[in-house]
Amino acid sequence: MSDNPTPLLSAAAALRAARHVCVLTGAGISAESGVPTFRDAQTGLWAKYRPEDLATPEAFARDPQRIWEWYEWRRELVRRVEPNAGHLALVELASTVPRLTLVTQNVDGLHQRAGSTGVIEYHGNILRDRCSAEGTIAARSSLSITGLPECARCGELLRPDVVWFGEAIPRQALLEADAAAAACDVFLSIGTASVVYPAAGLAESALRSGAKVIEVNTEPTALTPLVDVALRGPSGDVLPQLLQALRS
Ligand code: BV8
Repeated sequence: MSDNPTPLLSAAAALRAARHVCVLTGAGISAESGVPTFRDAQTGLWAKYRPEDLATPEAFARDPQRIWEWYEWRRELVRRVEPNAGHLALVELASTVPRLTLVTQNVDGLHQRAGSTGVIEYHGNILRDRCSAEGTIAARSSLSITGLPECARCGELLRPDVVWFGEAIPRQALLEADAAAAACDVFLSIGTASVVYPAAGLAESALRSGAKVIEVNTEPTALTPLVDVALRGPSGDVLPQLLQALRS
């Protein structure tokens, strides 16, 4: 029996010794629920668009009708799917380690539906409406001049409560995630390509503070050369196995 433990056992040992675990998830953790990742080519009528070109304030200003159709399409999809074993494993991990902070780049709300609490929605939530003028969560007016969702308070266009490219991360989320990444002793990066900033900077901040960084992904990513342990495989398989190893 070689004395160097498998990556799974090293990850379990790090989690067993952890006081504070910070988790960052990306589109990959929802892939097994049927939510296409940003990398996956868009399907159907959206195939010819790059998500980065649709998820911008400029695109919304140019053609709010089209952007609303894209978000309604994604909302329908998110409402139809269920959290998967990866989401559920993180709920259990939170009750297994002394402290866990869950930061997600996903706007699908599947962590909350799985039972995770205190989720930091770093890029917002697709199922909420925000007034494009007042910037606050708003109800829809029953009447609509433009035929698009309008704010019941000021009549301006509503938009999904998500962070578009070129827009700032919500202040509370930014501060809480930065603090957790800098304070944690284990950082778990799950299902993210680690290319979109400032989210991708959180693992680097954890590394700078001496935390052990564990990556769960089906592929190598921009972060892989920097991590302590790389667990290769679908998060819906790897995370339950990690919990199993943690318990044994
Ligand atoms: C800002 C919400 C300034 C909307 C999203 C520094 C360097 C370079 C560029 C920048 C930089 N700083 C800022 C930028 C610009 C930009 C950026 O990072 N661009 C990238 C493309 C280079 N960042 C911004 O614009 C940010 N804002 O900087 O504002 C500012 C500051 C102050 C004041 C004013 C302005 C805002 C970024 C947020 C944009 N919004 N989403 C919506 O959803 O509609 S980003 C969106 O894309 C997601 O939220 C997510 O963050 C990202 C997709 O990335 P991933 O989640 O990693 O998913 P991806 O599909 O790429 O990869 C999936 C991964 O999963 C893969 O690795 C795959 O192998 C793996 N996988 C697949 N299946 C599985 C799996 N893993 C495990 N199991 C599986 N089953």
